[in-house]
Amino acid sequence: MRRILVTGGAGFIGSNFVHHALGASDAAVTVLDKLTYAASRESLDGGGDRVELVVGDVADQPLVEKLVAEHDAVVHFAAESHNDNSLSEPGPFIQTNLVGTFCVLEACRKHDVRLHHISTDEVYGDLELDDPARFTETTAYNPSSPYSAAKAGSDHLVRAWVRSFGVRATISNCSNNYGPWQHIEKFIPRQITNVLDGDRPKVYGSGANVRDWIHVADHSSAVWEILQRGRIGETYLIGADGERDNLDVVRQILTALGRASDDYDLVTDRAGHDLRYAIDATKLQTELGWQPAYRDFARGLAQTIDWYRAHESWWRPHKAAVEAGYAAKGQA
Ligand code: NAD
Ligand code: TDX
Repeated sequence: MRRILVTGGAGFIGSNFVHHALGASDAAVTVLDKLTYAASRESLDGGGDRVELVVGDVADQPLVEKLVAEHDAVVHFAAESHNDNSLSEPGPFIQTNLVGTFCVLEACRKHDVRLHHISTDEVYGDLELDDPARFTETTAYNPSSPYSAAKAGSDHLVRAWVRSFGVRATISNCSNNYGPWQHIEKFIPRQITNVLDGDRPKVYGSGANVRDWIHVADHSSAVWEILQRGRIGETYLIGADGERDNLDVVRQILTALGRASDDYDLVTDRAGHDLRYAIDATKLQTELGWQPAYRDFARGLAQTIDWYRAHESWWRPHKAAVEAGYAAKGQA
């Protein structure tokens, strides 16, 4: 693969993947990104002349067809990604996550280009706290929010295009990512920046909800393996055995920053809030030999806190508006 097209490559995970691909190969990377509020050009700094940014919409069929025709593979990250936003304004989630994926699929079909589709564990709905089961590749789809329903729909489109048209695609469903360049609307960076500002973390409901945290670098290495060696038509779940409830995460952030571990606020819960996600990544590990590099959540979290401390100029301009948005919903 000499030329890789990365949709959504100026976002949190996409940009991390771009840097991973540059380090793991001598491929040239084109990023197709609409540069929504969630994107940042700076996240692509250091890529040099092997990275080209095309500012455009993944739902722009002629543009996507032109770009796909010029590449050997597409890795499709572009999406509206925040559950809370999907509850207040679902329209963009349908347009980008469903129509955008349709456009990518049609272009890959027409030009017979390899596709890897990035999805989420949220398509499976949620688990009880004491359920011994974890999600696997055969778990039934049961999405809860407009975001996860649109992602589930996009996965179905990919499978249909594989089966009906022979598109050479793989899918991965990953658990919750954390690390550098994550937008401060999301849980971990929101709480880190609250504490750095001397404010209190804001925890939805009782804080008992469990997420299965994985460092973004491990998501990227797994996607790279699947792109190189994954079997066409297959789905791979990506996770790193990182289950933690939200209160545990907030207490770790508070403690790491020298504050009392109970110095947080419980705020209005998210509508339809999924209780627990948990990934069984056995297939990825046994079939492709993938293993995460970050096994120590405390270490990954400490590095992430340091990163947000060092990159205040990146997040500061957006902090007040993000918090005002949460305040309007009783979540600040
Ligand atoms: P993000 O919101 O940080 O980045 C999304 C990127 O897509 C942004 O750069 C944005 O500008 C771009 N984009 C949005 N609409 C677009 C459009 N119409 N055309 C072109 N570009 C557009 O999201 P993220 O957290 O990096 O997530 C990336 C992908 O990974 C998504 O598909 C998401 O569903 C999936 N995923 C995320 C997580 C997580 O924990 N964040 C976990 C599993 C899967
Ligand atoms: O301020 C907050 N307080 C809080 O308690 C925020 C923003 C979130 N939460 C809770 C909700 C969740 O239980 O923290 C947990 C994580 O919330 P998010 O960061 O919004 O992530 P989540 O809804 O779990 O979805 C994430 O993981 C799966 C990504 O945003 C998705 O793109 C991905 O598919």
